[in-house]
Amino acid sequence: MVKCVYALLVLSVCQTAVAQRLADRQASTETKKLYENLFKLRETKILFGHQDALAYGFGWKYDADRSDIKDVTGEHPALYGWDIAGLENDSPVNLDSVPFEKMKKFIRDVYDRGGVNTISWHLDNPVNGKSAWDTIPGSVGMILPGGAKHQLYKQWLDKVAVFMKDLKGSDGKLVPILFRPFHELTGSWFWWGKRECSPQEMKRLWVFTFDYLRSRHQVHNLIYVFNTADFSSPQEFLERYPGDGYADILSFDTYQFGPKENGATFRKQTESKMSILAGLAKTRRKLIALAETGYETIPDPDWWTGVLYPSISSQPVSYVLVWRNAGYRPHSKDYHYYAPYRGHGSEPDFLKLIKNGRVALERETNSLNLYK
Ligand code: BMA
Repeated sequence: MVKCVYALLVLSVCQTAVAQRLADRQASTETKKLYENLFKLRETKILFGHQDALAYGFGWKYDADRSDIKDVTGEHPALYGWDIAGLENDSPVNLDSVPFEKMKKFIRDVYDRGGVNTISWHLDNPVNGKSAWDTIPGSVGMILPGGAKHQLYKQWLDKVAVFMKDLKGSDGKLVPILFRPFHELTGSWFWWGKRECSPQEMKRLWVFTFDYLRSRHQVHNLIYVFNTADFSSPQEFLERYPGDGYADILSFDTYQFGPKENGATFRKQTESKMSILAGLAKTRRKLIALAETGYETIPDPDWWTGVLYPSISSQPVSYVLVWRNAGYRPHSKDYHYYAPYRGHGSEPDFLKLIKNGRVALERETNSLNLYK
């Protein structure tokens, strides 16, 4: 009996250890700590994130220490999304015109304040230099080892490695990054989408990328976020999954479109995907997240507590990120934003959301000491 209890104890200690193990076994101490802490908090806290939060917002650009979330709530978000598309071509700015030098400063500031950074990469199609949305089939095959564009892809990764290793906080430590390459990979709008390559090719590309950054370049500040678009079963979610040794967080992206009455369907579908993820994450000891979401211009004043929160709250979701607040876009004559700004109709409901105790903004992440 005593032996049995002892064995159970060892087993549960081992499971905890496994739970906190990153795909990159040599990850920096702060990166490991962030993952461990997110694990501990997964039932109680959802970090709220916003893309490009510090760079610009509705009607402003590069105002010091400003974010639309701070205008509304008095504090910055807990999590910040950045995109490094453009880096591969040595462009000084990313695809949405954010200068990389400013981006690096924001990332370091966020870390210094105890917040969390996540990075996606809408990289151009290496085969023809066109955008990420250029869906000529066969591109993935051509950048794999042996492919005609493999060398070029490696050169692009060299630049990513340099960028990641240059992210250091004022304590001199590398800033941990939730890295989300090849996002929405079950969609068919990027050149790495599901119609554009086979599951095998996608897995090989992921594993190559992971190994190249980790082993060739010794990049050890990345937590790997596997991210899909639509899926309706665990099998479909996992069809292109590279394996537990190569990913740390399971996530998907989903948006609400159309009239606010569509909220009920959005909620049902998102809840169902979240529950699939939660099931997979439990046995695989991974974290789950809603890596990108939103309802453009938020025409439903109660969307935050009426739709978004109930869509995710039954599962241990680590974070949710809403897409960027580009504001008015003269070229397409439309409004493009996903977070409330001061005076927006959904402001009161957003304030209600963040008062519920589970959705965290920066003040909380700051006191949670996620890197210690
Ligand atoms: C899309 C839009 C585009 C943007 C792209 C990459 O959803 O926001 O304007 O260029 O994401 O950030």
